[in-house]
Amino acid sequence: MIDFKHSVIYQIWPRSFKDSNNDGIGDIQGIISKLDYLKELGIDCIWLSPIYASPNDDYGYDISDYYAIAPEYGTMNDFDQLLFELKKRGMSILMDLVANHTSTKHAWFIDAYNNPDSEYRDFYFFKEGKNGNPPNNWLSFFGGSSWTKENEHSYYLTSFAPTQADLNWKNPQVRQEIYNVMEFYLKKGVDGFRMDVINCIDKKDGLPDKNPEKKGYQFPDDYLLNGPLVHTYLKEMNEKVLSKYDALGLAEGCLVTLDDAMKYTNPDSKGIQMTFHFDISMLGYGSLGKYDFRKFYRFTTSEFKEVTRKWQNAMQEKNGYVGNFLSNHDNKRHLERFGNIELYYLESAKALALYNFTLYGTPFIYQGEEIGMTNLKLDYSEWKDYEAINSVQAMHDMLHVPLSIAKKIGAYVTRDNARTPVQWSNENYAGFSSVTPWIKLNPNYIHINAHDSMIDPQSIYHFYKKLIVLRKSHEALCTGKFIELNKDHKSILCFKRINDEEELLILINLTKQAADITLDEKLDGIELLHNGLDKELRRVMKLAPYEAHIYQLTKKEEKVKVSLHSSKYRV
Ligand code: TEU
Ligand code: CA
Repeated sequence: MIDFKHSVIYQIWPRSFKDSNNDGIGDIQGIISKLDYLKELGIDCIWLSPIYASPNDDYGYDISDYYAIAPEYGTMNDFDQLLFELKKRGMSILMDLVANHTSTKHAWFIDAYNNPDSEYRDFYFFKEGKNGNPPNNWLSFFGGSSWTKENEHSYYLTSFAPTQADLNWKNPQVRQEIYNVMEFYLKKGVDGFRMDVINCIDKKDGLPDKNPEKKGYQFPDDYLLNGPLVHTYLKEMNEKVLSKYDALGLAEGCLVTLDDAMKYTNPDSKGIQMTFHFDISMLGYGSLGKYDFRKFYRFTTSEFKEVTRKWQNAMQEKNGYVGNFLSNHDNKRHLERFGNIELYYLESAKALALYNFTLYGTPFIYQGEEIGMTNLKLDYSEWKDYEAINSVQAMHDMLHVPLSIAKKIGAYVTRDNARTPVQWSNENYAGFSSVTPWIKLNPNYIHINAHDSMIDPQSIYHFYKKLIVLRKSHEALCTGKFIELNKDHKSILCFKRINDEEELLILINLTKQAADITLDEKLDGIELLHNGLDKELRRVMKLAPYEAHIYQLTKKEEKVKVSLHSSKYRV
């Protein structure tokens, strides 16, 4: 199994990574051409978002053939070559496993749809409607009903887009088919899977209405998410597939609860090794996600600290494990959300990177994050993201939000923000392609691009590189215990990472205001990395906006021995 606790994983969203044949769409050969760049950055492992055959209603998360590579990305030979080139560089790869649903263009669904006696009927959830309405009141993640009409009376369950039909995991044949897909790629030499919305695979028996006393569509919550059988299935998947290949299982769970995430990943559960959680990316969103604007996208630094604390402590107390990320292909880029692009672009980008690389848990980088790429507001006519388009309509239809306002919200949160082409250079089309890319390019590529970042020693890119080196040379950053100091400080996050050999102290001002701090403990140490000026560690410190430091503490032998032996949790 890959050494995931010591790895840095880089997410590639292939359509926008690098175009090699100049059709304006990123592809596998494009990825191969950038492996040296990733290696140089310090990446051990890539997570590749879906490259399988797909009608692209949800850009690859709607798979029509698990065994074929989408022609716009290349061929199976290209994929084999990618594996070869990765291994040659000592790098590994996690594939995206989209197994909660298939595209309605998948052969199983087509057969089920066309043939009432098809054995594939039971691969999906086909159900009679109720009095001219869908079979239940579940709200889809992308807005509107979770059901799509098959004919006048009958529907099928589509928890995301209407062309993503949910698979029925209670059918053992479905599970076997998915395990076969996994084996196919594991035999080729992939190292594991990032499992898309895997906590949705156990739907409540009978698919009953959620909160039937309420009007309108209801978010199905525990009727769809984190059902008890998810654990059973993950264990079975481990027994039948993952363990045989010593492969890594990484769950992506919509709104995964802390308890479930810890159970999924606790080694005793014999399921998977790592999960993502959504709590940092959900900050400022209402409980239903990014189109739930009840919080107006505002959150406090205390909330940010609270979420951090909750997950960090849980991992130690419950022996679970998460991957930490700030950006991905499902959320707008994080600098605008958690940092400050206008006034403290470099400082906040570096402070947030420092945060992500000093926590317990494997750090993930989303393509372009390492060069400080930013969001781009697209005109409505340029939107590509189905979630955005449908959610705007749903806000209008269901909540009576005027379309003009709904579109503003959509432009603000759409996933397109994070899906613009990676900016490689200041040449034509940012060196991504030599023709107009499939989605609008951010014009700021003239000054934000990988080529220039690699030349400038003060760049965000070089800071990421330093963080990766630092993480690899300090075991405490990978596996040390997390102990927070100054919990109630309103702007500064302060914590130690400790193991038997060393103690590190991390200080990050998460705000755009300068802040003073009097440390809970008197500590001595030397600076390992900072994002501004070198500063001596003192009990009372003043940090500039987004100022961040990592210190190596001078150990007080006696004190350390006592605290380690009395420690309840050993990570
Ligand atoms: O996303 C899971 C998920 O929870 C989505 O609801 C996502 O957060 C969305 O943008 C909600 O606001 C995964 C994939 O990462 C995403 O790209 C897919 O669209 C989705 O599953 C369906 O496969
Ligand atoms: Ca291409």
